[in-house]
Amino acid sequence: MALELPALPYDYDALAPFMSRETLEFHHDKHHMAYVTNGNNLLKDSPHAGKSIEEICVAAFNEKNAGLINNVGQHYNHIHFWHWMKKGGGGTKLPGKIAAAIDADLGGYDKFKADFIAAGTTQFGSGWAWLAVKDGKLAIMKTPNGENPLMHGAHPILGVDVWEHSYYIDYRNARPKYLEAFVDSLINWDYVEEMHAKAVG
Ligand code: MN3
Repeated sequence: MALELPALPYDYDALAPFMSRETLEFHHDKHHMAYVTNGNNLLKDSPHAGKSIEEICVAAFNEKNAGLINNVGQHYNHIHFWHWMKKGGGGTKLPGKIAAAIDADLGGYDKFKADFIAAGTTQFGSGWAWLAVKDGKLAIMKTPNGENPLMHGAHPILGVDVWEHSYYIDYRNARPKYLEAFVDSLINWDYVEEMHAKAVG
């Protein structure tokens, strides 16, 4: 089954002024599309072609297949990234179960916010910062390039793209400002709650 570029779940103007139409046009239409095209080329004649995208992520990492790790990994990461944001998102009103888990496992919302932003700020070069479920508990993680928590024995439930293509048009080099805006004004906590429920079974 070929990889396919999903449509954005909102209009290109929906996330402005925190993420502009121009950023979404380049990021979704060009960058995400390239991962889909490259991923499909790499999967041609691959024994992994019929597997789920989650299974391919794990297999690629175990085999140290850099091409698949980065292109199929990035396809997985971006499919969810578009849903991890929404118009009018962010802020401190979280759904009950994820709020309780953040309190229990991460020391509360303020500490979550500081640690999540710190993970994104300190990821050297390109990569992602994550909120993930590992061994039944929430954990903050960061990964380089196209890697994701699936490749490290965890289930991602929120991720923020810290590749420059995600913020350079709107924030130039100010990655911490972008991360602050993502947490305060963009996170779609309902989608995080949904992924959390699936991850903890
Ligand atoms: Mn990206």
